[in-house]
Amino acid sequence: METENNPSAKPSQHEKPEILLATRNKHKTREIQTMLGEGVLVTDATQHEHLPEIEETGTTFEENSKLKAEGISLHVSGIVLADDSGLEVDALGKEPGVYSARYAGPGCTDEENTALVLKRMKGFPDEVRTARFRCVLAVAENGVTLATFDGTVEGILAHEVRGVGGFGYDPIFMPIGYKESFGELSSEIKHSMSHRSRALAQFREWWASRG
Ligand code: ITT
Repeated sequence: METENNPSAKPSQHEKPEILLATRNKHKTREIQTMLGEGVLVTDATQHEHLPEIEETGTTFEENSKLKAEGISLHVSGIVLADDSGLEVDALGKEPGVYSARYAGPGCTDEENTALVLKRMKGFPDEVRTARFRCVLAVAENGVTLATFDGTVEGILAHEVRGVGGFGYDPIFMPIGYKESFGELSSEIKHSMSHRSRALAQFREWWASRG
């Protein structure tokens, strides 16, 4: 098995600690880098060419997150962090759920996924447009999961695409307490309450406790 010098190792005195994310989604990498701050270097699978594509065969965010973290951690030394996330719409039986990235079919765009959710929810009044973003982070080393962290943000679906900020379903999701979507709100506001930031806060505590 090919391994590589550690992405998520303890740094030498003057180096930043590094976290390797088991993702090829640059939006996730950017958000996690912003939330962890400049003191940590966040890299992802796009920067480590030998890393395999991990098939997401699980039926829950937790299963898929563990699959990605464990699968990638077999090819590097040190810990690996994976993020499995998505949108659950109550009126659609919690779809798109784990299929959020591929809801409109393999290789589809964020715009196609968003359009399909809006089409399926057409005519539904606000009272039944409840939805949430969920994120499960898994941290693994040598093929074994060490911990998982779960974050959720509740909201309702907009009736049309609103704003151009964020990524994925952000332009159609309005978090509780706001009339604007994550596509209209600043990234600071999104990060103050998002599913990913809530899961990441737990990971940070865990990471700090390891010393
Ligand atoms: P990796 O598996 O390589 O990490 P992916 O994009 O395929 O990338 P997921 O299987 O976890 O990752 O699918 C996540 C999808 O859920 C993502 O593509 C978006 O469509 C949606 N999503 C997750 N977090 C989101 C957020 O903060 N804002 C908007 N949409 C989000």
